[in-house]
Amino acid sequence: MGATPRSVYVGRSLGQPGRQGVMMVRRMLLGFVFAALVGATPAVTGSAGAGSRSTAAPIEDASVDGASCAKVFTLSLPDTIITNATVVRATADTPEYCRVLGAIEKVILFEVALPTAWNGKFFYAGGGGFNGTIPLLTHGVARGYATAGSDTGHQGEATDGSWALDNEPAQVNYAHRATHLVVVAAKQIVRSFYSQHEKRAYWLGCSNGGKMGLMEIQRYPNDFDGVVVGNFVIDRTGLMTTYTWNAKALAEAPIPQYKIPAIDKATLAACDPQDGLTDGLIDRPERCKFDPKVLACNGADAPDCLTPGQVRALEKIYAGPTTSTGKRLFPGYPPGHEDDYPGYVTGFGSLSSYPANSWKWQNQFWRFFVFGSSFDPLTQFDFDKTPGLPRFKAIAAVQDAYNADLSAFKAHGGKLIMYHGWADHSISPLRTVQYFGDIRQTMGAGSDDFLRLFIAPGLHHCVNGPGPNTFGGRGHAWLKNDVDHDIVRALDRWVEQGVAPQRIIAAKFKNDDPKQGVARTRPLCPYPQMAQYKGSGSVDDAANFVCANPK
Ligand SMILES: [Ca+2]
Repeated sequence: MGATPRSVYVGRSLGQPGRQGVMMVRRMLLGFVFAALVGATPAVTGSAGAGSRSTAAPIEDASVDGASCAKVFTLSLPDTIITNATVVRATADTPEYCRVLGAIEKVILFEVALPTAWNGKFFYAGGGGFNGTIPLLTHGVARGYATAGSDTGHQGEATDGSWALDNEPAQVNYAHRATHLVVVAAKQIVRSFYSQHEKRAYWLGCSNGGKMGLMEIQRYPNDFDGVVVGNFVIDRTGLMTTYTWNAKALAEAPIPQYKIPAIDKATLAACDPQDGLTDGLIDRPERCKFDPKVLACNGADAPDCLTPGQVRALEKIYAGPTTSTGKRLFPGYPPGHEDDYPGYVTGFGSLSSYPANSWKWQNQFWRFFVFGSSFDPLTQFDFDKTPGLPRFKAIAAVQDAYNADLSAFKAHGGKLIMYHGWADHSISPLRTVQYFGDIRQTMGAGSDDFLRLFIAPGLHHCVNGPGPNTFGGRGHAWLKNDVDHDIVRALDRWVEQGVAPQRIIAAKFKNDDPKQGVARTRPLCPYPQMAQYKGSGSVDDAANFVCANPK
């Protein structure tokens, strides 16, 4: 699931999203009426500016550009109010744009960023986790796109699912409906502002933001011409089942943070050479047969070995959830680069103090979306029976995005680029490989006309990791702002010129800091191809690799 957005939530009453939303809109309307009376642009403050960021520098729109920005207030859209329109000055990273805030049906807050120097195209930024704030849009603006995003109808931290309790409309909005409504409204705002129809519409989202993109092309296939989804949730219920599986395994035998380096070292030793190149990275980790028993303590417990219980827990994490008869419910995590395990799987602290993100997600989901607040997943989730319950299936029908028939999106002319990290220990890349196969099987030979998958070795969840982890995906810096290095520009070219990406050159910055320079580059290849070393030159230089099918 996604990292917490950098937006700051300033609202209150997490348990009463509906009431909070109504109060907030009342404040918006009061501000609008007052502003209309005094002839000024309404300025929205406090929680009404959900997704408000300290980094933006809005100015009152007294300039010519400001007046142009304020023209969006003349728009009349169904069930929609526009609450703010201000010019944001250019910064070193972002050109000048008109920032429009609004709400649909009172509770679906959205933002549209309209760059003064527009490339003629629309762009949508998916959000992370359970959403609840409007994500940053500046990466779309920096590329020249008119960019939109939304909190999808509730306000709160991205790890908070309490708003979903007994609130089916909010759950449906979060799943897919709110995004579609915002796309429709935002396109109207774009057309009004520029007096011109957008030429194309593109999507970029990672984690939950990737799932939002899949929901769009599965349910509203005409909304977008091209979609990039990364490290994405496919079936929410399956992912949460995995999280509960891991939580139960670790509740029986916690693996403390200080033992993670020993696991990381052991998998690297076993798996790094197996991909054909000893380079500190594990490519195709599903092929590595790593046995956690090699870490078993030969006597007393120690930081560099695992107790029998911890060995069993790690075996379960790699294997993924199964029924009592061994039927696989969902893929586990392939071995390798476990340095992110404390955050995503095993928890923080020298013993078993703070739980990992995955524990929080599954606890919130089962309690507030599915079975009620008294449900205790660690004791009540039954891997034989729970996935078959009607309530489970009803939630899956709304929250999962597993449909492999994308023929309507393809018929629309849509292109889909998926990316993932082999070292993602939040969402298993093995499920993405399965889904990729399902689409190709469902769509037949024509799937190559609209679908590509890139999987980066050593990329953790959306960002970070020891591998080439920066290529224009969500949350990435750019090595170069061109079609060879930016996966969004590669998509744009594919849609407009019909040139499918043959590879994307990814970079790893020293200490993941672009200011410190490049540590390594590597081509990401369209799956099932992988980057293969030519045999000479630096293994840290993409020029010394070719994309080819693995031997
Ligand atoms: Ca290797």
